Amino acid sequence: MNGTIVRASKFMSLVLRHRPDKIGLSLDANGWARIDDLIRCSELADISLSRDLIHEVVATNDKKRFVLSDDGQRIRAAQGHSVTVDLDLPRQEPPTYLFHGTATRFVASIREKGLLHGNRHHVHLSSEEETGITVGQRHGTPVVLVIRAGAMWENGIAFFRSENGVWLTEYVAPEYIQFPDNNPTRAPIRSE
Ligand code: HQG
Repeated sequence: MNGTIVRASKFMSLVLRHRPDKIGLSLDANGWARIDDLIRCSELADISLSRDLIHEVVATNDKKRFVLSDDGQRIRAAQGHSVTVDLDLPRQEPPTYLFHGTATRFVASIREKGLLHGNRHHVHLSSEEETGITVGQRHGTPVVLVIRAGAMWENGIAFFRSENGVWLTEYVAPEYIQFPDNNPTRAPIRSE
């Protein structure tokens, strides 16, 4: 990805997930912005986004962070919001095990309190262990926790899957988390 696309992608993440108000953009209840509005509001903030550039960001984004509406007129972030939006995702049964990448410095607190969603709407989980390592590295020395997602689901806890394949749930209690010390051999099974 070239620099223009990366910069546009970071800017779009900021305004479509966290700070639409920064450029006077309105998101609807489900997190959609009109592409025309995004271009116009960005221009006012001296950021140059064209329809072609937006399409290129959507198409080339490594994590498919953005989704276009069926009619091609609107765009939203697939996940990761801190602003209040209802992504209106259906509940979906997760695989038996999912992964959460974090940093070693957070482990003691997670053991005690479980996984909290913080500013975002959900705790983010992945079906791939490698993704957990990349996500954890953003915060420090990475550690991948194994989440007993199947057991949570059986106990009535809701799971959602974002349009770009990230698993979302509101909270993960400590009893559903396998930490490296008591699970040195990583996830025993991956049922998908
Ligand atoms: C940690 C990226 C202490 C949690 C990624 C994480 C992801 C606790 C950090 C998406 C805790 C929050 C989300 C507790 C949780 N005590 N620390 N009780 N509970 N934490 O960035 O999951 O590139 O909000 O482990 O790929 O790192 O933006 O969440 O380390 O999908 O598209 O608190 O962001 O996607 O950090 O990342 P974040 P995350 P994008």
